[in-house]
Amino acid sequence: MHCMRSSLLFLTLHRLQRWCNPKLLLDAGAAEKRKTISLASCLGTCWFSTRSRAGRVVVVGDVHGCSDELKDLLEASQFHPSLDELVFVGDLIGKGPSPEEVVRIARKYSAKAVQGNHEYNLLQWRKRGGILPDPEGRIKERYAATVKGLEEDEWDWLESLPLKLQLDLPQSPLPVMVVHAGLVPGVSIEQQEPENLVNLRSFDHEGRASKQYDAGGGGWARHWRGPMQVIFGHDARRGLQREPFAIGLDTGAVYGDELTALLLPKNLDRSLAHLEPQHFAQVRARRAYAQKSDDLKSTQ
Ligand SMILES: [Mn+2]
Repeated sequence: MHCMRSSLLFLTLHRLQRWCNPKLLLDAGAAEKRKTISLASCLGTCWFSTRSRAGRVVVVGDVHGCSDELKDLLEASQFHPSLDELVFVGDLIGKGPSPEEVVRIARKYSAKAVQGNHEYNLLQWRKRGGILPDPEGRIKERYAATVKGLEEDEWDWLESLPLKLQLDLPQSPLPVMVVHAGLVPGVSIEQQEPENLVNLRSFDHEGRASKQYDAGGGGWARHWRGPMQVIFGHDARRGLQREPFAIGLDTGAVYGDELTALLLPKNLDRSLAHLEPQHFAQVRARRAYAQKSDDLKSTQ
């Protein structure tokens, strides 16, 4: 079918070019013929390659201002802005070198995103007046400096981001939600605390939610059994997590490890537990922009 379409397109282009160029009608010399064929083949190939695959939802893990790595990942994913939808799991900014550029790339491609703890904390701090030193001690001077280049409409865009987002995957057997950090089992999605949506990592021995990695009761995703499937970030220490109902995508790009994306066909008809290697894309960070050990001592 595609071959037939490509042939028809080639013939149409070939005739169109001959019709537009009287010289070709008079003198269809070999060189001109080659030019025509190569133009038609090129256009046919571009048309063929974009029409021959279904659109995807490309869900990107924690970028943390690593714009070079984001560009590398989009290239490695063969991201196509008019076919694919781009989604971020939050923490686009904070820690890394180019938060403004990451926000600009996201907006350029009309990306969807949820707020991470970095967006959430910075927006709360701005609402408190953006004063340094921060009276609540959540925002460090060095940290605030990383976002000084954001324009007002970029802050507005960050402010517009939700804390949870359902992906448009109509054939998925279960709904797929994106949150930055995690969800507490047994609590409806509407009743989840914002603090947990942006900070949760683990449970303690008593089953209480914790923002710490090492709280004693393991990562939250291990305990999650639906009803929806969840894609999240925020846990570079655990790295790529593949649990039956949740996938964690923070693979520590800002620490010099990897930036990861999920490539989900829009007609995905299987659960996230049954994704295959072609549904993942990953690039190595060009360098480490922050020290993992320092950051993990804090809760950011
Ligand atoms: Mn985070």
